[in-house]
Amino acid sequence: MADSLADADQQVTGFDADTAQRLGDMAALVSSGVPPQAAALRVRVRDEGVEAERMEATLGDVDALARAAVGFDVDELNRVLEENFALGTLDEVVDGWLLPALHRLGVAWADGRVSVAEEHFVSASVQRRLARAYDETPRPSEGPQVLIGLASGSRHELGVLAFATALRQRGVDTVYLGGDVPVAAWVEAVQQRHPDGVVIAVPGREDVVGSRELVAALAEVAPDLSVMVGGSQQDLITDHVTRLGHQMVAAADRLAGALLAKL
Ligand code: B12
Repeated sequence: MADSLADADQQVTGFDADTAQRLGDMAALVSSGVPPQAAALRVRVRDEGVEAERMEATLGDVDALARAAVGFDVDELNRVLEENFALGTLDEVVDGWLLPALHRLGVAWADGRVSVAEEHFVSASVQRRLARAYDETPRPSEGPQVLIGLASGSRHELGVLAFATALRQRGVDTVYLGGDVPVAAWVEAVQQRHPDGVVIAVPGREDVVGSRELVAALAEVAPDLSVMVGGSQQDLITDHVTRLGHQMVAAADRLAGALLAKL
């Protein structure tokens, strides 16, 4: 019965039930004042968010970041970060709580519970907390060196910053370049430092084109350089790279093990 209703619906509107639902949700957002492009993005991201909800948290309260975002609750956010970062080693906290909690924050933004400014407020604070952990990790004075950062236009830094910290904790000398690094600047950095590897992340679809350009440019100037990718959209970068997978701790273990074994 449900199928035949859906079929009938499709005959009338020309869309299947899912598409009709999405268009309806978009229309509702637009009529509540959200610009059409932003409405389309929100609906797409919300649907991807359903997948993200399945991401498993093994520590802490995975909705705590999204809750602290609402109303810019500075004290609550500080408390949530201090409390959760104290639940285990940095590895355990990043994999078991922080990354799933960031996904939940994204879902809360996509479905309108958290505003753009509230999301920025939380992610800026998370970045400061991760940067503190990175700076507090002693830098090895010798051994393999890895350059870590993002391609031009990419600003989702939290994954690569956490990974840079994890690698440094394993005795790899990491040089962290940050987000939105132009191709020419990457090329210059590689030619100057001659690193043992480069790690970038591709957290969103928007990052794919810039990341591909960067990878191609590096392959041209340094064909023997090992370029590695993480982040949820890493599978879309296929040429001249090694994909590190989605488990950050396991990836850091593998890469550090391989680099240090060459010593
Ligand atoms: C924080 C955040 C921001 C912050 C970033 C601040 C900062 N300093 O990093 C700000 C506010 C700047 C921002 C901006 C935008 N954002 Co934003 N953002 C997020 C959020 C909430 C967390 C991002 C994050 O750190 N992810 C890190 C982890 C959690 O991500 P992951 O890529 O899934 O990676 C997994 C693994 O691959 C692994 N991993 C991650 N990194 C690495 C690295 C390595 C080396 C390895 C081995 C593994 C690994 O860990 C994860 C868990 O398994 C996400 C929500 C989400 N679902 O991730 C949205 C999200 C990424 N943003 C999104 C969007 C659309 C945007 C904007 C375009 C919004 C806009 N209209 O302006 C801009 C784009 C900015 C740009 N030019 O890059 C979408 C992307 C949609 C898509 N599929 O492309 C998301 C998914 C929104 C959502 N669903 O909630 N964002």
